[in-house]
Amino acid sequence: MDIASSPTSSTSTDVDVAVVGAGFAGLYLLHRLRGQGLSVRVFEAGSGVGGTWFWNRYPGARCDIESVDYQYSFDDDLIRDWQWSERYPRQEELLAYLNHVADRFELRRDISLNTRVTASIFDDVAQTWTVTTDQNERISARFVILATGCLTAARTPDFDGLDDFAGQWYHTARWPDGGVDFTGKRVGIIGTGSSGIQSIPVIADQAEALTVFQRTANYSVPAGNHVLSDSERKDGADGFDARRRMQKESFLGMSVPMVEAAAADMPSEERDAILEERWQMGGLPMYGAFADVLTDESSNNAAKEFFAKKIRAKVDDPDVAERLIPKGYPFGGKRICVDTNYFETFNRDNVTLVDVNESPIERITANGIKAGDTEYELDAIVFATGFDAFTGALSAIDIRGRNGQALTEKWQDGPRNLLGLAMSGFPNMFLITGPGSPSVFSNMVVSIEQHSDWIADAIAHMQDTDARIIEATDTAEDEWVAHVNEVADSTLLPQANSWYNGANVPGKPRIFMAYLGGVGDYRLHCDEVARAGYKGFALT
Ligand code: FAD
Ligand code: N01
Repeated sequence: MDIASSPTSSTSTDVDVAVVGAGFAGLYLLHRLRGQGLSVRVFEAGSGVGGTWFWNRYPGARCDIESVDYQYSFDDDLIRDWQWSERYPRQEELLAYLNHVADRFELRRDISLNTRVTASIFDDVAQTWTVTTDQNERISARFVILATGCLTAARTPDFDGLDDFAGQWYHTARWPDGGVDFTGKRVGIIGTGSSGIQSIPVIADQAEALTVFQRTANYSVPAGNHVLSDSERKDGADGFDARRRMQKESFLGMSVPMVEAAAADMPSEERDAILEERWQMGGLPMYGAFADVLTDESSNNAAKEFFAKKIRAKVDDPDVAERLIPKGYPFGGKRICVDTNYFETFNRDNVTLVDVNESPIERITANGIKAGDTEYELDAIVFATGFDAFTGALSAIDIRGRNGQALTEKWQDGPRNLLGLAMSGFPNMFLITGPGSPSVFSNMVVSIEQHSDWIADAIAHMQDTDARIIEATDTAEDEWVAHVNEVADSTLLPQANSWYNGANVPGKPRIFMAYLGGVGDYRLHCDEVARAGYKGFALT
């Protein structure tokens, strides 16, 4: 039933639900909410659907959760029909998958592309939201769901002289459609997070010379990527339900179990054997090496030493190896990376590593980058410098709740909400994988489906009970924020300077934004809230 004009609604609206963003989250929300009879309109700033996988087209871009696990679970036929080609899908394949989903479930008719939402204002009298776009459109909606993504607001640091640069420059998250040919070019890349670590080996393969400007070395595990055989694909589809069940109950939304023993109680040979086993598995299972790897310093140090040994073994020049070894922050404090030939790339003759702690980037010049005493002459610069994570896309929208309160004002000391899902003072507005939920500290497709289902169920409950407004209470919000902080502080993670805690954006409040209680426990918590009649939310 379309509730925008239903008898229970005192004011009619243009749509029941306005969704901002057409990535994994926006697409699923549209399908799911339509399925319960709601009218939905999705607004997407990009010229196509796909979100992350639409924007991040840099060389080497791919997912680091296995393809079988990084897909929707809501339709059995989709799981059977879509054939993943590699263990870790490339950006192109993920974008093709999301376009296929948009076509298969006839989603496009309710999606407005090239349309950026600029404001969302709550009307206290009508109790509806007015959503305004950069296409001069204004619609009213009962509910607004912000599926704007945690890693959407790309950041190019404010280097002096960028406008003077005579060559071309690119940000990994705004890569041109059709790619860039670096053949014969001298390329500089700033940033060695996941985007840098994925693109450096591929750019090095093509460019005449590549200079890597590193500020902080990162923990990176080889992916162990490969083309999937027919039998692997079949096993993936046959075993999908069991894997997804396990992901839903797990810490990280993955189907590789954590080692339950604490490294603090283990002899060093046993620790090393486990770390080696995880290294051989490839990728993110390294997070689960020990029960206490993110909480106990000696256990964390064991992982750090293991990485140092691996890097020394891979990199020929001992000085370069030392610079590539992460130091000064705990393993896991920054999102660990997953690579193909990253460290080995520094053995190539055409690759140079510049440690910007020793030689700070002074400015960008017409010819390249001046760092320390040296001007590095470049034809192109790649910024792999990341995002204003979690809050960047939200603070770019003028969001105002009850009494005209701006979300940016409510969040001036850091994000506050209940369960990462909703804010007091902002009725009928929801976040997907917002701060205060496991979000980026999980397989995000699992988290996106969980949030979308929880919200859809909450709206269905309102339909059943003739409730018009759902709103987090102040008390419940305060308790949740305190809990999120307490859990984060019981780990080593807040010690690092990371986008997890806003440290990468000058002036941003330093709060660890992801909820570290784990996907499984978090889900139980959300389910319990719903079962208890949406405890902590006021329904009127
Ligand atoms: P997004 O995919 O970010 O989509 C949000 C959309 O909202 C964007 O298209 C954006 O244009 C739109 N939008 C934002 N603001 C507005 C506005 N005001 N008006 C209109 N539209 C707006 N996660 C994993 O779990 N595993 C991985 O391996 C992994 N790899 C990643 C690799 C990269 C390069 C990046 C950047 C992220 C990766 N992530 C990964 C995280 C990834 O963002 C999520 O997995 C997932 O794709 C997020 O989907 P989403 O729909 O929530 O957000
Ligand atoms: O961004 P980042 P990203 N001078 O913030 C450096 C997901 N993702 O795009 O660490 C010099 O991690 C900065 O240095 P420092 C994943 O969740 C996943 O790479 O701040 N350097 C850092 O090295 C990931 O975590 C995949 O000292 C500067 C880099 O730029 C998230 O997206 C692939 C600088 C930024 O790293 C973000 O990753 C890609 C300056 N002024 C992304 N400013 C997968 O593989 C910044 N840096 C799944």
